[in-house]
Amino acid sequence: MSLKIFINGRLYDKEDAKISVYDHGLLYGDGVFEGLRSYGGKVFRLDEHLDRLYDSAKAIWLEIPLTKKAMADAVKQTLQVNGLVDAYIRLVVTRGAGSLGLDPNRTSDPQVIIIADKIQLYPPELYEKGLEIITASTQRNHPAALNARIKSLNYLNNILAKIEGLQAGCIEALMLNHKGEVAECTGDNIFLVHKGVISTPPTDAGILAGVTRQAVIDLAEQAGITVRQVPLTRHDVYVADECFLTGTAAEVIPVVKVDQRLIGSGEPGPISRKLQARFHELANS
Ligand code: PXG
Repeated sequence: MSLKIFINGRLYDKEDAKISVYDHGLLYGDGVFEGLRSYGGKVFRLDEHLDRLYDSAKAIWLEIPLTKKAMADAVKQTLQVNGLVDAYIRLVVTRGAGSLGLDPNRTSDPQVIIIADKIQLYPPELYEKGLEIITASTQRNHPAALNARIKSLNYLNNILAKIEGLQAGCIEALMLNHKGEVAECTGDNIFLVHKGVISTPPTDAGILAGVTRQAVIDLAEQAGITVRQVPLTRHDVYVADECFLTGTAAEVIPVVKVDQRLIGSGEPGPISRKLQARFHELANS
């Protein structure tokens, strides 16, 4: 049976799920998206993802033609008709079809797309051994140009950094912000552990305010570990005892090498492991 895709209130077979080549989402990356995940049929932090989607849309003057409640129901419906329990969910809202010009006033209906599919995970052994990453020369978007808190369809900035990572044999790459501070990875937030204290860049460092990031901050604080949201440099990364990344797809994944330098002992550390386990429990609860 073909996967069913939700577009504007209707379900289409995957092969027939199409939108216009005049859509400004395609022509200009003019739209917003979310990547969510369901565990055992339950969507993890659905409200938080919807809040971010609607905030992203508001920031780009895009009115989503569905209430948040209707969107939540549509997400659940799409999961159900596809019989998916552990799934990846991609929510996309584009500006809609328009003329071949930038003017968003010439576009008609925004397109609301929901895809629910199997999730592509990092190889399982990396969760045990940890990742190696490099710093990309491509900096994160300047917040005054395109704020990274907007999860827009324009992801070229991150894709260019991802290519640099892949060319160096790494599946993730660290991006710095316009000030040269540590920002985040191409699709994951970054955390460091130093002398038992966790630090991560603040949301105004030009990063996406990750849903997993917040969940992990809460878990760490509940476990009595101090979490500081402070500007970080590459030096802080190099001298950290532990490093890990968080994201919807990655969950919590340890990093053991950055720019050829071993982090700590070169093995995933105890705090990373603990939060990995706690996150698993939370997501599957
Ligand atoms: N930073 C960036 C730039 C991201 O795109 C995260 C951090 C982590 O945020 P969450 O809310 O997921 O904890 C992301 C998330 C995909 C995909 O298929 C991308 C993300 C998440 C899931 C899937 O490209 N990015």
